[in-house]
Amino acid sequence: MAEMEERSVDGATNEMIEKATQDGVLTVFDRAENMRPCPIGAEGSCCKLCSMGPCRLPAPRRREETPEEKDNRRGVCGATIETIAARNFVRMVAAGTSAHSDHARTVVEAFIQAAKGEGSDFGILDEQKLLQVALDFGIEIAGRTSREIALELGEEALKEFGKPDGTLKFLERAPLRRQQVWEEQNSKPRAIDREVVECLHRTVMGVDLDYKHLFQQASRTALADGWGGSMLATELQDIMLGTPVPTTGKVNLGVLRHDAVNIVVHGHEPLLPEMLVVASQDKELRAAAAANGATGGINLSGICCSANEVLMRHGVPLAGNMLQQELAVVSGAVEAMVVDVQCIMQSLPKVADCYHTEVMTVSHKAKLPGAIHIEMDDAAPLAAAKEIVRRAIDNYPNRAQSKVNIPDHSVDLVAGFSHETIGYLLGGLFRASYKPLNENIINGRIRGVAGVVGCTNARVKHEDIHTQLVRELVKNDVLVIQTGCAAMACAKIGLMTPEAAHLHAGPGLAEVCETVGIPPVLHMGSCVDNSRILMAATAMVKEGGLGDDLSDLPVAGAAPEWMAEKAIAIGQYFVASGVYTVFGVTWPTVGSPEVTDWLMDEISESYGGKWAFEPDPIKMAKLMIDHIDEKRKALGLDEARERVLFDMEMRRDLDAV
Ligand code: NFS
Repeated sequence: MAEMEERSVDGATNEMIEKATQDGVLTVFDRAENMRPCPIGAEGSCCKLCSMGPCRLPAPRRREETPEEKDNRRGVCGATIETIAARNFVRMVAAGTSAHSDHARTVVEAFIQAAKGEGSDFGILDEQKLLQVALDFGIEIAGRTSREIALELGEEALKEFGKPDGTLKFLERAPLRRQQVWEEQNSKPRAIDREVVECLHRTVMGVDLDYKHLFQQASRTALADGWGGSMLATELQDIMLGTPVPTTGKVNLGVLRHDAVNIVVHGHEPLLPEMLVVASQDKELRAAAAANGATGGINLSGICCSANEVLMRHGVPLAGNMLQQELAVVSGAVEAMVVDVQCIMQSLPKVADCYHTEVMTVSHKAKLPGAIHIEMDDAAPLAAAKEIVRRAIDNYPNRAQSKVNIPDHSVDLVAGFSHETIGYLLGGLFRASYKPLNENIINGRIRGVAGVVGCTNARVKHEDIHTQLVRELVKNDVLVIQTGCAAMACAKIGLMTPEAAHLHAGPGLAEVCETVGIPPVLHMGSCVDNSRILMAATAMVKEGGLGDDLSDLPVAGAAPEWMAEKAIAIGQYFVASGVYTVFGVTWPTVGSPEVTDWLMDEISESYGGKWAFEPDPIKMAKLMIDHIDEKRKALGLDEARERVLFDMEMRRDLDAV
């Protein structure tokens, strides 16, 4: 048990790992223990791009490499270690970008159907945002119906993936200075698909052999994710499904219920989850559940970003993050585990074999041997959703009570902080504004803002780095915004309730949070919603007083327990947008000290942002806070922070907020 407890800081996770062991089920935690990572691959020194290899070029351990040795560290084709490390990295960016952007394409196609109104389960829910986004696309809105505008917007959005000329429309949302930087670096993305394809082309054997030039394409591609695919996904989802507003919810495996049919939705695209919300409230289906003995009805909860999406819009509880997907099944209380795309473990059906859970796939893009495939129509997933709920109800009597153990852990949280909502909360409904945020940064109550995002990773103690890092940041008056699996980690320790302000935040941050009534850690949604962070940062620049570029802001980003290629794409678009970005666990280019040094230092000469790597959470917090302080100093705000935080005039000002 002592050893078990070390796998996670979360009690529910530890309890379910122990239960899995007792039930004879292997999980990701066992596999991580049994499978040592390949040290050569981990440092980016393995090239398998042609059949003269794979070439393994490990750096010498425990001593400096001589220049001659370094020059001789080459693949059979002559590629240097710099080229190999860079190519591996660039391909991660391409893969990550393709995931977010292919998600976006599905959303855009569903959006077009919704605009046409034919055979779609969706409509236009946020008309105000429709008009805003249409204006950003240069679409005429005067004298036209919402559907007409939406249809043109959908068609224009679809062109962003493959248009033959021009650059992405949303780039123009960025501060002007940032747009100039991209222009100077020749890194403005053209069509999204084109950038991914060019990444793949430039990294095949014998094409782009200059690592700095390769990283120019990595930046361009990553920007096509952040300011392209991810932003399109977020914005069109908001228009179609509603822009999130603050909502309460619960997190952790304790949200599963003994008396209800438990359906867990896992994956990323919000289309099916939305319709599962509808289907689980269907009168007939509820009656069927009751008739099958489920007195508590139908209980929908989620894992990963699917969960974040329906939490943000409907308050659907979060069962857990990526590393908890198998553990939800291990509870023995899940009738249906429904998955679409991304972050899905192939072991789920094998784990489910030990219980009554049915694993169901729904996307035409993703099948899973051992799972039942119920293919959904992306534009009209209600029929599939109803079939899924019906099957889950039928499965309820198969639940073996002797195998059920729902951990008694769930914690309240507030989510739903879209960047618009932050403006409303701070500035008021009719004068939404980032001015109060900027003013509180300028007067020093808030030291700066940190985005802490990304995965959980079985190579480190589950959620330990996230929670230590974020605690340290808020204690030092840094407002934290979160997405993805990171958000769930911190919600579980109570950081996403308004009360967390006086319990965990430094005096300045606590004062602001208590005045406005917000937690010191804000849940901004799923991983594609990292684009909300770009928009929030842009709103801060445009509000004034904090410089004229994203790279001037006292902000920093981190993915402390990252594991997915998607995280690398996200990190690269933040760096290329001017943000200092720290990753933990492992760094994928350590095999080439030259490339690593360049990414962590010199790249900032081009973009104003750079990478850092630090596995220790307290040191990571220090790096981020030091960076924030440096930016404050450059803005002339270091003295403001030294000023008395609680003088009466400032208090009155704050009360007036
Ligand atoms: Ni993001 Fe969302 Fe989680 Fe990592 Fe996977 S769920 S897209 S990739 S593991 S944060």
